[in-house]
Amino acid sequence: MTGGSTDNSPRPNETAHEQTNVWKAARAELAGLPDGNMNIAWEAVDRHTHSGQGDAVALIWLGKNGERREIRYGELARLSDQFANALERLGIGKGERVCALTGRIPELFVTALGTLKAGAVFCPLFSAFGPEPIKVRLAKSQARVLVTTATLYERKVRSLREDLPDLRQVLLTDVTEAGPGTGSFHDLLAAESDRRALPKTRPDDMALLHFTSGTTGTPKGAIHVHEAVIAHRLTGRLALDLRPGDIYWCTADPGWVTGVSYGIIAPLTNGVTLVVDEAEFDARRWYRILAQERVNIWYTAPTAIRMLMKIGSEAARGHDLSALRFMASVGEPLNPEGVLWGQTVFGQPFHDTWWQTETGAIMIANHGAHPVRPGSMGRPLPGIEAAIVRRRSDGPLEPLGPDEIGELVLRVGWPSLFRGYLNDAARYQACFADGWYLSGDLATQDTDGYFWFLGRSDDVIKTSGHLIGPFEVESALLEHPAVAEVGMIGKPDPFAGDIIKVFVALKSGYTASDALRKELLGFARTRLGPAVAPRELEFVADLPKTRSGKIMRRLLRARELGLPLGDLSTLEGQQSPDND
Ligand code: 6R9
Repeated sequence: MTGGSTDNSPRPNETAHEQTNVWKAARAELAGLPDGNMNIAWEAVDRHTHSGQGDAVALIWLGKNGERREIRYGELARLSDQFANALERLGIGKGERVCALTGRIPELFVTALGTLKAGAVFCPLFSAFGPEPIKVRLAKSQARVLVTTATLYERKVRSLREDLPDLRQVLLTDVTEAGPGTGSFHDLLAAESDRRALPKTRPDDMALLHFTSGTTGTPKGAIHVHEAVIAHRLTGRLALDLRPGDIYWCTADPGWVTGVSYGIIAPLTNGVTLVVDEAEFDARRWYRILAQERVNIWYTAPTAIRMLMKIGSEAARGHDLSALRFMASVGEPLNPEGVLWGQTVFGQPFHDTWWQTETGAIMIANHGAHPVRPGSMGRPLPGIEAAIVRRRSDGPLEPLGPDEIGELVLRVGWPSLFRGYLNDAARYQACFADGWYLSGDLATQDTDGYFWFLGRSDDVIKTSGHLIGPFEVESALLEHPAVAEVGMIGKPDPFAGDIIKVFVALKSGYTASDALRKELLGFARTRLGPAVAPRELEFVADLPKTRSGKIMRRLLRARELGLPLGDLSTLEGQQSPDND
């Protein structure tokens, strides 16, 4: 690894012409379908079976109880055809949503690919969500079918059924005898043919729906279309160095965008073998998997890297990690220590990559072509133009110079850019200005074209790599009779990046106590699930608000961290007389 700043490579900002050529060439590399049709699942699976690679292993599934199962491309093609046929028999039409709420099990992959083949839209839900986030997402997606397990159904979905009139079918992956209102996933598949006509989806048909959060309002369903596969495939090769036959492990859960774009689509379209581990993080297990499965490419997250660093490099000893060729990270800032620790323990750095649910694919990365700069997100991939700008209320975006802090923006025009928030045109429009997509991230660019992440410009936070918005957390707590007001912040944590902390003002008649704190935390956890639940709760007399009544979460955070309080001029009670 070198950190030098004098390479002769071109500046990252390419011309629009070069950008177009990159995507044209990448599009031409797809297998494609007659009449200009395009389908993600076809490119991921059937293109390989049709070129005689059906016996190659698509997926190595490692069960939490020690099971190991290999699924070949040919089997995945047949199973996903069966699921697509089943959807058709259930009357699921083009563009209708099929949600999955499962752990990392083979049925999840069959569901995703079969849904795409049927022309329906795959929408993953994270299995560590509680009933509230699940309900909101099932309702907003207008899900027709849900694939889940018997336990998750009982715990999190059954009581919501009445509120979900669009949900026609719930398919359980682990039962033979389904109960009322549910069907058996495997029985349904067994009754279907494992052959199907070619998919008839168009490049701009909706394919994936990924929920993501902003500061305000309910989660937004980001729409991706079939031609996103052009970007998944190319960026998998350029940013992760995926090559046919590689053994590749993406540790992200397919309940989030990384687990779909880079846990299913990018690797399969590149003809690699996926490792899928059902179990939760466990350092020793992870080293064992890397060694025993002879993983070549590993895509993980800073939270996991920090946990591995905590256990210490001793744990890696005795494992043959010589098969590892490339390691990358995503989702949160990867600090230089993490990059360098990779070098010490694995003999190579972690390559940071940056992207978002909305961008669909990796945009900026420390990719093979340039030296890694520890602490930097890297440089834009070919076909991507990125810049740092200042937004102005009146007039065009103002481009900023090297090392100036501003918002990271991307020139519109790559195939995996989201095409809308479902039923939310205004929020979609607000993401664009002057032909640029506005990321909401604050960053700088150095004179060599490397980008450096500084933070978010809004109030969403990353906890263990998961993006959480304050609205869902605060709304859940507001349902408790004792709660008058709530403000959520991310509180820095050495492992999770941020943990969720809430400040609560009580209604009159209620008194703060340890018992009430525990009750409220439990109340939130039951509704939101462990992934979204606050870990800390502090009672306050009232919450700082702007003149328009918005809770000033940034001020809460600054107070919590002992940071300068900044400009308080818009704080309630501090306004200047001419503003009222
Ligand atoms: C893929 C994914 C997007 C937000 C993004 C940014 C943060 C992602 C990062 C990073 C620092 C990186 N983020 N990659 N921050 N360094 N390499 O994570 O999508 O869940 O939508 O989150 O995550 O703040 O705006 P998503």
